[in-house]
Amino acid sequence: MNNNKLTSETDRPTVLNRRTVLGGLLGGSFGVHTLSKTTLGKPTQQSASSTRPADPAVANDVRNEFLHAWEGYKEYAFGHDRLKPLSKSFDEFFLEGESLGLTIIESLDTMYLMGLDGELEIAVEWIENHLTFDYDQEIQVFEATIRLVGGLIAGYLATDNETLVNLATDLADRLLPAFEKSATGMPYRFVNLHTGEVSGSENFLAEIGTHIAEWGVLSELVNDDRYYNAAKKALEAVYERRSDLDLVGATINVETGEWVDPVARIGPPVDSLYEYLWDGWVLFGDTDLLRWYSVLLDGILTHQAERYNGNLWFKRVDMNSGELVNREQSELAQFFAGLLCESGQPALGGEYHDSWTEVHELYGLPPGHVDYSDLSAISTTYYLRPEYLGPALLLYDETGDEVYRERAYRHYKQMKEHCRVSTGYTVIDDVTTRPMQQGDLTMGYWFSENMKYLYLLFSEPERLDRQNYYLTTEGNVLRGLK
Ligand code: DMJ
Repeated sequence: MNNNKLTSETDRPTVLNRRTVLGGLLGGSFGVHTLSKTTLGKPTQQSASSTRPADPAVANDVRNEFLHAWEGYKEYAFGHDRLKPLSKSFDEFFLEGESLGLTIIESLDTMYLMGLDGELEIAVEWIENHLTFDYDQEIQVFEATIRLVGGLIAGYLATDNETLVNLATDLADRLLPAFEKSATGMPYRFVNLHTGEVSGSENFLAEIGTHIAEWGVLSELVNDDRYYNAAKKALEAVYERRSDLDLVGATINVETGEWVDPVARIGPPVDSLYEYLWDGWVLFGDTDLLRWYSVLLDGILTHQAERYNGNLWFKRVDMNSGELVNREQSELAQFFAGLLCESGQPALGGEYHDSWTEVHELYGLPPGHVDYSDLSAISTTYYLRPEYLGPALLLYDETGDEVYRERAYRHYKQMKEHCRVSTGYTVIDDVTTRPMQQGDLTMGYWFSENMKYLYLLFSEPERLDRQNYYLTTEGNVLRGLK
């Protein structure tokens, strides 16, 4: 824990006036009817991205660093889920003693965008020859969806290799009992890949509500709406259990529908549920999703958003009373800057990115959690997370403001300075020490997210339709590959 006091504690927090904030941006009171896909969805990225200059030197450096870590993975961990670059070994993320080739699957579409065709061939060959999901073990449903189903679909869209979409379908079929055996439609947390037995009746909102992008695109690809319907039903079940303040908590019992943790927060374990309500609307044009997103966002802006010491933050409150619980903010909550930007509020998104930029400037790399009343670190880890870079890409695409590319580049340099080792990139256990204390792991999402966002910020890849693309919460490209 670091207790740096950065800002005057005499500054009183002021609750944002939702109507004032949004009135200026949306030209009127905020509500379902003010949102429209054409004015507020991802298509608004088009103008900025089509005119911006690439920076081939940085793009090439990013590609080389991706390769640097991939080479480490190939040498010390190939075929296993994740590289442990310091001990030159590996671990398995999903199953005990069995690999699902996580890093390989996470890398597929990034390699394609970077034109690393030889490496992509090696990756696909491993999948064709080794990957199976028929294990008599439980798997975490949410992680399997965003990392494996999403990664395989993106890989299929990149390569046209049907084995990849067949494996995605096979896995989704093994995950489906988690939804189908639930009385409420909200999935159990775990399912046995072989028997379909379920467990984990207390589930987190992100794990319940982050499926519709992957499962919806799968439904389109294989012409089977079971996947889309299951994902949507889960989202609806959460929405129906919102409080009178239009807030949701963090954990719910999927059998009884009772709230287990009623504390509303924008970060984990809720975060990507909000993202997928919006994304589901953008991807599939489903107006139910747009309505649910709008109502819940309205609740957040009314009861959680506040300016504290001049910066925009989102406090944790009781979903029923709206009373303050604390001012902790997870590093993962940075994603909300991108979501605000995408859903029609780039100014608010930019402000929230500004708030986090202060944290980056203070520590070099962001600590896992901060208390935003004084920016002290509640946890000191940096797990190679991409939640600052993703919004930088969205905000840059939307506004064309170079500041976001500069911020992303500064973050990249910090990551290189503190996380780069001879065998790849590794996590940080303590960002407050100098040198920063390193851990021993390369996260799969680093290959799928960090390096892709950086590459897209600084390149003009021939293989992506920059006018119309979609990245999942795990950075997998499900629209726009060419
Ligand atoms: C990724 O697995 C996804 O972005 C997920 O939604 C939450 N964040 C991690 C990376 O930090």
